[in-house]
Amino acid sequence: TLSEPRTCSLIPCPMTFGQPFTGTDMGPELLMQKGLPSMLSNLGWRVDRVPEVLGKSFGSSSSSSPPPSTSNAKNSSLVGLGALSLAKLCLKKSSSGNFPLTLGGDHSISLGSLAGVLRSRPATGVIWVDAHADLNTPWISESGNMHGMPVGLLMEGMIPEGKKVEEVEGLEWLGEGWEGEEGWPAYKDGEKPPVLKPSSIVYVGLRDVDKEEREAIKSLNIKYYSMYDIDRLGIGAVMEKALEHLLKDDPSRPLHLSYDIDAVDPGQAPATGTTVRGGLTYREAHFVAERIANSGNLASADLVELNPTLSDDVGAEETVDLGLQILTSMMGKSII
Ligand code: NNH
Ligand code: MN
Ligand code: MN
Ligand code: MN
Repeated sequence: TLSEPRTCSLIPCPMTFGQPFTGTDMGPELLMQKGLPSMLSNLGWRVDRVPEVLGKSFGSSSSSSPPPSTSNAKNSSLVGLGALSLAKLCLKKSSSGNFPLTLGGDHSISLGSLAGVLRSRPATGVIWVDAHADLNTPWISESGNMHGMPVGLLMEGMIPEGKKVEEVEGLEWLGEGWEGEEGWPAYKDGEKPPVLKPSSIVYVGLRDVDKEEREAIKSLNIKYYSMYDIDRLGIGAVMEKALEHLLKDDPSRPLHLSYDIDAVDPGQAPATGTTVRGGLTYREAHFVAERIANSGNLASADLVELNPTLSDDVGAEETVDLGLQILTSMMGKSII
């Protein structure tokens, strides 16, 4: 139940270990410095500023390189620990009716934000705006980078026969046998670990999908609107169909928006780790957020993968500004 005025929990989560580049940790601070909290208050939100999820020393203990991983999931213990911390926060904030808004950090953090909101609001539907499907698992990933796995690790039907997600170092908290700890209790009284049904997600903006991901999208019948579909139908029709898919059976269903800035064309968003040409235009990037805000169902969100060190100063500034605009659009800012 969402009372007025609603409270937005702003959660900075400067994770970098899900991908190879440093600099992905600078997103939250830049967005905050540029005034995100006051922009949200001006839109009518009460803003609950949460201290940074990963402290300054996160992952930079004694040795310079993070501990090795036992599976093909690079830095899984650090990624898993970061995701668990975020999952706890999102569970707590969403359970008290707040809107958890997570600022990345790389996209591996969405394993945590999604797990948290799914645990408190299991009916949540997901809109994944990204050039990539992030549907890999440690058993099929070509790169081993965990920012390509947040959807795959939570998706029903993605873990191969005989494997278990909780056997990945750092992801023990996603297993049925998890013993529980402060903020993320054991699963009991019939509760199952958080899971996402293939029918509960829609992709928007896909244009770089790995072979095994493509096969999974087809075999699990996951709804997607690639750049081809956006060209063919237009972004307006695409968003109507995406919302219709998620809301047809339950018009009051809560939605989670996970927005990877690399969904946007590199001309408008150059400062990110894995640019792919042929992305969302400046207006399409806004429209996606505006239309979802307009549904009235949006209950949680992430904005991820800003990396100001990966372009020149102008590109970095433009990308951060675009990130801010996408955030304010999803939180209710309208043109008029
Ligand atoms: N699919 C590739 C992988 O798993 C690329 C993922 N990169 C992203 N995802 N930026 O959004 O490594
Ligand atoms: Mn991406
Ligand atoms: Mn690729
Ligand atoms: Mn992504």
